Amino acid sequence: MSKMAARGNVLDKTSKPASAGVAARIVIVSNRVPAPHEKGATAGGLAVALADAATPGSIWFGWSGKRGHETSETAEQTESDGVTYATIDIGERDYSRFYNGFANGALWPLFHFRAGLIMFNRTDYESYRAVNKAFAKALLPLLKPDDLIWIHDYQLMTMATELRALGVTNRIGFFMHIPFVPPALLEVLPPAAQLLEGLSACDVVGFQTERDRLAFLDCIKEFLNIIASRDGRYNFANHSVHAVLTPIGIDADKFTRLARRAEMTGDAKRLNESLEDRALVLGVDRLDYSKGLPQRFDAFGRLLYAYPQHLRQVNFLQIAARSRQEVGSYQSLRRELDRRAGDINGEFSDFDWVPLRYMTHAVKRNAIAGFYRRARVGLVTPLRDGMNLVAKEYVAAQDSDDPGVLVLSRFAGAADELTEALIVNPFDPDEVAEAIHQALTMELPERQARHAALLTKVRHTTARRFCEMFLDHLKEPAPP
Ligand code: GDG
Repeated sequence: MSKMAARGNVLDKTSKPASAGVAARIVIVSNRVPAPHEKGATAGGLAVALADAATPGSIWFGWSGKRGHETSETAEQTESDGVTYATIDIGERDYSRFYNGFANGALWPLFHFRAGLIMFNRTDYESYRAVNKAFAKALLPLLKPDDLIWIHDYQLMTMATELRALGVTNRIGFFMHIPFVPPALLEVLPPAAQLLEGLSACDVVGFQTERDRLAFLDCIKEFLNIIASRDGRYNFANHSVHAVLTPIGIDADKFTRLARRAEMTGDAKRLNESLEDRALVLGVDRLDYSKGLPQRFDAFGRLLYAYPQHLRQVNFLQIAARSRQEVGSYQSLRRELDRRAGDINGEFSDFDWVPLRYMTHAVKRNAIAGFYRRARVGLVTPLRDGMNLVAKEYVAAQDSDDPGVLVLSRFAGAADELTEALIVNPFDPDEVAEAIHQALTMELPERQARHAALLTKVRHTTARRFCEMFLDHLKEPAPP
């Protein structure tokens, strides 16, 4: 690590770091770069939020989504709306080891507090390091001295180490979209210290919640023996690191408009007709074990059992877009959901009414917006979640005159802000069932009051504000 400081900037040894007021170019780095035509079409929170950060003049660098023979170290570039999209292909073996193996088979379960699901092996970790290095090498020739480099998420935790080793002295930021864990959990992972060093090679490290930020600083103390100042600053390898809180959000006004328009479209009308005048309880998630779907299905079953007045009066629609299907734990989750959905429908269906509708293919974004608006209850009950943008989208999509009610897990980052939702512990299906019942029977004035308070918050912490907050920290000149 000390090598990096000694080598200086191979790009321009005379350059100074970008400072506030200078219009530096933003270089966004994320594992997956959506092709320009894909923007907003795919399921996944990161792509949705960063679509707003990719302003004209910026570069968005990362994986093309294509698999080649080997991982390439030269980027292909295309331009759209003033944004340069620079992408590399990942080799078939790295896809299996770096992406499915270490990133999604070890880091994802670890950072979602699921130590029992971690599948660690050294070959996968070596591939993770190699891909992070290939990202750094491919990015290097594209960099200008004043560029602000903004790396995203758990797939790229050691990329800054590699950039520094290549002599890059630009300001580098890292934002963690998923939760951070306390030291007692992080120590399960053999290369824990190297990952923390990777983040500490950055100038700014951002988190979704204060709990995550403090967990990170606890880990820095435990593993690197460094005590940060009260505002989260510490020194590492001759430079200053700042751990900051910058919660992510959505473009709420745009989403409200989308939902209003979507109400009139074919998909929303079809859903509406199929529901007749029944209430809709809606879940929208990637099919992922962090989202608490089996527990949510159980909770819906308990609702029908404990409050039979809702039989035939309600439908639960769960959209669970398939993701990471090559990873074993995702395949077993799918089988588990198939089974539970069958159990519930077998138990409670009538010849002309089926309570639970569950689909595993993605739905168009505007259709989702229309579905949110039709839903009396938005069910967002992850077991752990960095933020959860679905909760914010649901709030933004409501008709303020007759809004639905958000039922939200206390373990979603969004629960820190959205306190007027019905906050539940997703591990307790009875508590979730009670909350769904409360939501279905809530009087209009209470629904309106809760929604107004939530909407004010969702309109305040937008995607744009998230980007501005983070980039303001990143533009801060390094202390002397
Ligand atoms: C990670 C963190 C953090 C879902 N199904 C479909 C679809 N979606 C869209 C939703 C929403 C996005 O995907 C999901 O975002 P989340 O934030 O809920 O969850 P993750 O994908 O796990 O995102 C998370 C986020 O990063 C940002 O920092 O909040 O905690 O885990 O926008 O609407 N979109 C379409 N079809 C679907 O079927 N088009």
